[in-house]
Amino acid sequence: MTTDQNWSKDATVYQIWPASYKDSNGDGIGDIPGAISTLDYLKDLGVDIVWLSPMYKSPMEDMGYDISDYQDINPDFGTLQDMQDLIDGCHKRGMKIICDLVINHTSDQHAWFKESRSSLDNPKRDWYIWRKPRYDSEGNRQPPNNWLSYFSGSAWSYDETTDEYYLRLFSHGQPDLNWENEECRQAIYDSALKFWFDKGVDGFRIDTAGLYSKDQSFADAPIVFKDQYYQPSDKYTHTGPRIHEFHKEMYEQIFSKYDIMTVGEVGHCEREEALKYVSAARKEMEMMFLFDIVELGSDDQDRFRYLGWKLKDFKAAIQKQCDFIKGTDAWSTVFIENHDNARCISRFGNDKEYREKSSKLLATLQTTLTGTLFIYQGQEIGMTNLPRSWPIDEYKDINTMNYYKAFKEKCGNDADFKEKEKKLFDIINLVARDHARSPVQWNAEQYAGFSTSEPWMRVNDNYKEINVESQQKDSDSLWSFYKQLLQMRKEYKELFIYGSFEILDYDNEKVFTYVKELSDGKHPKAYVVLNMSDDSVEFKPLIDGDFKLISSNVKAVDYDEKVLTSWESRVYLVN
Ligand code: TEU
Ligand code: CA
Repeated sequence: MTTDQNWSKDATVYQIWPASYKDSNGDGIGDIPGAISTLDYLKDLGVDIVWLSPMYKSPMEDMGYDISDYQDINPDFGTLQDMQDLIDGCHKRGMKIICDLVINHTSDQHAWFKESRSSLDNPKRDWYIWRKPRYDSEGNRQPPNNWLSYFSGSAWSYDETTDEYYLRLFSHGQPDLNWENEECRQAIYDSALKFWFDKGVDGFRIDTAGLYSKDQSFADAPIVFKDQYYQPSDKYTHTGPRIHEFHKEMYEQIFSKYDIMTVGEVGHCEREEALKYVSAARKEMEMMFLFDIVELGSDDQDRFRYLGWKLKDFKAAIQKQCDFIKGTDAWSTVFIENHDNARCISRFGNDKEYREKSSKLLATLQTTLTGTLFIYQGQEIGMTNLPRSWPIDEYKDINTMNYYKAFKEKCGNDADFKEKEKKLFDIINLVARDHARSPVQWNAEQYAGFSTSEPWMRVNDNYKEINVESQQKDSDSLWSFYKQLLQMRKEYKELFIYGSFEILDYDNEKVFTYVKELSDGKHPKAYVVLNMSDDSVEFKPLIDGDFKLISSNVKAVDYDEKVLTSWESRVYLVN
């Protein structure tokens, strides 16, 4: 990975989450041949790089983020040959492909863990994190400390065979690997990295990239949530003492040998610390995701502790994302949707009477921001959150299911349980990961053209109104608008991909106006104005200059220069 390469910086990356993308063999589950059948579609949209979420062998407890064999493919998704065909299919079309690197933990079905758990003196015992139980004052066995799992409850699971607990920050079936063990790290590099680079993969999205180094004290975490025993472990598990050493080692031993890209899912940390991961001079990873926008309104340790947000908070999150690399040798990303977050149109737009217009506005926002752009499957057609009317058993994600189960265990006998349940369900219907996981809506046929049989997860009810086929042939559709915007982003990449960002109306509660510019003074400025409200407002430019409109989500016939109609977006060049 050379720091001055531009193929990854200029790129538009499209994330495929295989289980819900496209089913080729009628078993109701998306698969790799299904993805291969859409490569021309992606090329036509303007995609440069495909990011394929985990396709490896897995019991699918966390939908593939629990890997049981890094060097084999989940038979539900296809074969190693299918994967080679996908890699070659991308390359044949001048596209690249990156995969998901999930090496903080494996599945409990991984051969390494089966060995490690088999006995206290197994050679691989230390490849995972085992600790003795604690006992409370009544002599009851307890986990080694109070760390909270990201999927509710204790972050430790008890193993009868050896009377010890193993650490698993995520699900019961996702034991954390022990990165302190050198032999374990080498095995990870050999099996999860080299094997795929040698097959032609062009890089990785690095899952939970901030969690590999744990503070070896395993001390109890400070109390953050007073209403529960288990507490977020990030003080002792996020950006731990050796995290940069481990990333440097991985870069030097592996990444530096290939012309590849890496993007880290590092998670929340202070800017100064975050820059250490992505400073070019430090040679760890090339770029990272920042979560301020997608987690807006939620507690960053618990998405379902939701407090809401105002437009100023949204602006601040975007300012933070755009300023992240200002004055540094680092690089960053732009994203507003992925497989872990709800649909942007339901979160930040108006998915009712202004669905199409507000989704075009959000597309305008996305394609004019600084950094490598990531688009998630279905975002390009404005797929929405699941209907509020659906019952909880339509939600299949372990994060949601565990949270709801823990809530019922805790509040099930409360007099006001029904009221509390409705409140939680309103939040689940706003921020659950499931909203990104319903099958992609390809056409208005049964199962939205995703499959010829009932999919593993219910198709959203609105697939007849929202689908690829109807939009691809409509020059005024969101899909066509994205295609135009992606071309515009490339045409003026110095401004949109690389330019600086400045908000002009931070306190305005309806309109979001910003400029993008280059310090060289030789280029025009880009002036972006977004009316993020249901009301029409007067349009008055906030800077002087000669304005030339280059994009609008309003048809010429309805366009009035002086009035910004509800959810209207405009992009001007200003000389
Ligand atoms: O996510 C890590 C992560 O911290 C967030 O997903 C968040 O904690 C989680 O959504 C609970 O709110 C990565 C993957 O993106 C996610 O899909 C996996 O579940 C997780 O790691 C474990 O591999
Ligand atoms: Ca299938």
